[in-house]
Amino acid sequence: MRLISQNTMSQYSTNFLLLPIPENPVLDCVPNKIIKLVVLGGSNVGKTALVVRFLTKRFIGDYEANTGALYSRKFTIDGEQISLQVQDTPFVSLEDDNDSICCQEQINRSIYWADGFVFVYSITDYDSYRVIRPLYQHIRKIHPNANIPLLLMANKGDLLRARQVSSREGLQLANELGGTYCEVSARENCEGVHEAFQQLCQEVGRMIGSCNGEKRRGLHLIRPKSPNMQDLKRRLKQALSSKGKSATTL
Ligand SMILES: Nc1nc2c(ncn2[C@@H]2O[C@H](COP(=O)(O)OP(=O)(O)O)[C@@H](O)[C@H]2O)c(=O)[nH]1
Ligand SMILES: [Mg+2]
Repeated sequence: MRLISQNTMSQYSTNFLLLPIPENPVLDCVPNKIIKLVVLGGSNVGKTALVVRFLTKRFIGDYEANTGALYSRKFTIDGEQISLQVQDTPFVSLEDDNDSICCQEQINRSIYWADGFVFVYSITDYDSYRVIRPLYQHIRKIHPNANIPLLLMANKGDLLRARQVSSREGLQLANELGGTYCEVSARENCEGVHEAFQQLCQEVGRMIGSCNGEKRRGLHLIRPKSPNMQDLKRRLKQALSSKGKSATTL
């Protein structure tokens, strides 16, 4: 057995429990299919809003900044029930050279762990778009040979008057990276968000289809008993009941 060491006890690490990695991967299979997605991008682009929209169908407005929460829930794709894990992340930003990105170690661990990648930028923030290419290069360094199912989400599609990034630029970038492009609004477009995530899940599901379980790359993490989903539901209830009275934070 190999053990992966855990250096810091951050909020992230409380959500991620590390398990020994068995040396024989065949014995490492578990019966149900697990799909692991990580959501990445610059600050304030709507990563958390999109994850919450996808998982709960709700948009609250204000979200706790820079969380690295892991959400886990059952999900059905192509008639098959799977266990879906979605890792929200704090932001990544450009280094001074503008060609590489600066991100916390916990994000690297999420990148290493994930099967599918959701890149988010805001159409109202050109700098958030500029982060995406170096982010992809960064992921390529971590997964040099892997197939990388990728969804590029151009968020805040409702703020057309503040647009700084055109749809053409978004589509072009997605093509260049070999990913799927969609322009969405976490605020106003629940269906579009859901559809985009679902398509990525299908793609990842097909990719891992031949493997009957968790014998893939990455850290082996205990699937949380949806603590974050329960927490999310509780906070959603609170937020909805206090909406209008004061600013809410999810
Ligand atoms: N108008 C608009 N605002 C959004 C949208 N998505 C997120 N926001 C807002 O943008 C801010 C940042 O969202 P958040 O999810 O915290 O961004 P994160 O830092 O990338 O996780 C919040 O005030 C959200 O209410 C959207 O689609 N449209
Ligand atoms: Mg966030």
